[in-house]
Amino acid sequence: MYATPLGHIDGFSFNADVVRVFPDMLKRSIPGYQTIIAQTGLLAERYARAQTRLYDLGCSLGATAFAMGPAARSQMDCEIIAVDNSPAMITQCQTHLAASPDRDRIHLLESDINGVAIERASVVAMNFTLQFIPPTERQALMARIGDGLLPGGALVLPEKIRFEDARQQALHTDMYHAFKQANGYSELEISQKRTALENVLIADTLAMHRERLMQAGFSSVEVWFQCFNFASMIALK
Ligand code: GEK
Repeated sequence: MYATPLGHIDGFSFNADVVRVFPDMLKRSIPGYQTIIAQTGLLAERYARAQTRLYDLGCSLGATAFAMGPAARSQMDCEIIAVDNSPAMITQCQTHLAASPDRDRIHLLESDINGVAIERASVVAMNFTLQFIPPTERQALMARIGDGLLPGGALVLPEKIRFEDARQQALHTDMYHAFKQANGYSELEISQKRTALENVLIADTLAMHRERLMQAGFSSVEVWFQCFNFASMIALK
């Protein structure tokens, strides 16, 4: 999408062009993406409970919801609610869902996350999506997730992060670009995508995430996987 010079670079949006390249893009753009999705499934197996819900907030094509399928299957009356506000993502996800053994357990909603009630949750996974929510809305959303999780529940929260220390920020940004180049993206593609994401993907520091989650009623927050400027957190109610 960004391989040839663009006169004007539009802000990044989750449209049909993005959907077409999405699985390939995430694999080549998020260090450890496949590992993170698979481990989210294992974490869900540990925390899923009977007669509860597992949420995938910002589900895109459903990778996380599908990874949580075995967790839902292992419990009586356990359902997965997968939410995304991009019509192009939901349409493509619907096609994958129709072929999934978990099609009766996964309920796909085309909606803004802010418009979805979070109730009776044992697991909430929000993989690489909080970074797209306006910063002023993040505290209230985390509080709503905290309230919707049952005691003993868990929030899985992988995010792109930034660093307070300028040298660390420069180091991890450079290493991230090296990772993308090693995966076949050109300098032009990297720089044009970076421009498209400016003011669309707004990363927080780990300290900001921790403070927000503790304020939202979680009792413990740890990082369970990190590679360069991508950190996967788990917050326990
Ligand atoms: C994965 N979790 O494969 N409400 C609902 N959806 C939203 C909102 C919102 N307010 N804002 C953004 N989205 C997935 C990857 S991608 C991450 C998640 C990335 C959706 C948006 O439409 C997109 O599908 C998803 O959040 C973010 O693990 O592309 O870097």
